[in-house]
Order: sequence, then C-alpha cells, then structure tokens
Amino acid sequence: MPDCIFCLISQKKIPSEILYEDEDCMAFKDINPEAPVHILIIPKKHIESVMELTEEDSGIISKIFNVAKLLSSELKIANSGFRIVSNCGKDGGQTVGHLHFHLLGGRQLQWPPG
Ligand code: DGP
Repeated sequence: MPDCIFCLISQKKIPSEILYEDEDCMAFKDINPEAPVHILIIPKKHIESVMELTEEDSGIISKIFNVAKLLSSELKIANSGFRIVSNCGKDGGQTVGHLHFHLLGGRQLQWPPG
C-alpha cells in the first residue's frame, strides 16, 4: 500500500526505532508513547485491521504474540505485567489503517481504557 505509513516503516522508507524484525513482522517504538514501554508490532503484509484478517493470516498473528512475549522479557515488563491492544475502526480509536498491536507496560495500567 504506497501511502501507508506502517508499510513505509516496514520498508525502512520512514525511520523508526526497530526492536525486532523477521520476514513477516516488525516491532518498533511508538512515536507517541503512552507508557514507559510502548511498542507497535505489525505484520509486514498490509492488512487494514482485525476485520480484514483471514484464516491464512493465523500464522502471522501467532508470531506477533510470540514477539510480544519475547519483547516483554527483553524490556523487563514480563514479571510486572503488560497489555496488548489492537484498536479497530473509528470507535475503537484506530488512527493508522495497517493492523498493529500495541505492547504497553512499565507502569500500572488502568481499566477500563477511555
Ligand atoms: P492507533 O491509534 O491504534 O491506530 O495507533 C497508531 C499509533 O501509531 C499511535 O500510537 C501513534 C503511532 N504512530 C503514528 N505514526 C507513527 C510513525 O510515523 N512512527 C511511529 N513509530 N509511530 C507512529
């Protein structure tokens, strides 16, 4: 998707602070962190949101959760706890139309979210 900001980040046409990368997915620091640890984990393939996921994407989603687990250990938030969130659509607060999972931690998170 030529104008998609996260496609451009995954192609390294836009710089980001990358913490993990393989052939299917990438994790980088959120530009506007809401917690001491705020990482975005994305599939490299352009998928608009959770609503566009298909059965054939199940391997990538599994991989993304494994990356979240790995980074939670590396960033030392595994023991205290963390949150994984994917906002979907307007009311869900999605602002970038490329599927992404927020990995948030490093402070006490509130529930419910706003
Ligand atoms: P959401 O609102 O769930 O669609 O989250 C989009 C997130 O993406 C938001 O927390 C800010 C982040 N973001 C937007 N543009 C950029 C960018 O160019 N670089 C990085 N690293 N993060 C971005």
